[in-house]
Amino acid sequence: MRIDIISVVPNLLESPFQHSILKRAFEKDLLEVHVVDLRAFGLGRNHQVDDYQYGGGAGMVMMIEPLYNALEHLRKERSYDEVIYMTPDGERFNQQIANKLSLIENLIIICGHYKGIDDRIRQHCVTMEISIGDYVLSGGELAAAVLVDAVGRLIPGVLNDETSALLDSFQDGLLAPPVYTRPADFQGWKVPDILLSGHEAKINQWRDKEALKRTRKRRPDLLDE
Ligand code: 6GU
Repeated sequence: MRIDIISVVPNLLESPFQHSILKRAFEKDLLEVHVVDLRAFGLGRNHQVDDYQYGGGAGMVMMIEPLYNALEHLRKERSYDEVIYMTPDGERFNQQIANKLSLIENLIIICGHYKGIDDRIRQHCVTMEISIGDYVLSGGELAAAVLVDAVGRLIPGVLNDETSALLDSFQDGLLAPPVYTRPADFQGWKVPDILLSGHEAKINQWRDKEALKRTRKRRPDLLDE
């Protein structure tokens, strides 16, 4: 999978993908992330990328030409399956969307700033609009990093048996059950006996029950769906 991220602050996206599971995705050639500096497509001597909004009002709007030219620059090289605009008024991101996106070949992500982007880009070029939750970030970059992380680890071949996504929270519509490691007794705080029993079927039964219990307590909304 190839992901191109269009941003006015490319520096923000330098380090998040250089660790852990995503690093492995890069090393296995399963994922490439390229950050496109929108400024390089800015207008005039100052490489302008934003302007006052028509109709008046506070706050700048990201101009259409730099964004369009950046998109064309990318689309000239290859075709893209989706052009995603990260925006707080987009569709709320979740594991199901991550699963779907993980099967895609080429993806463009546009990070907004200021008051957002000229709406004509949304109408004519963007194919999906995604929000990562009901709060406002100062730009789309951190949201894009969240999306790339969630999607990247799901790309077939990135995770191995040990890190398998099958038992992640949300993957089966439930939260994950509690986990423990050594020691079995820390100052009297004990690991549940069943996990030490070696009885696989019973352990799985216990995990299912705990996942359900945890979901009912913390996220009953997931059980309604
Ligand atoms: Cl995708 N962008 C911004 N700026 N704020 C957000 C968001 C995205 N998702 C939640 N808040």
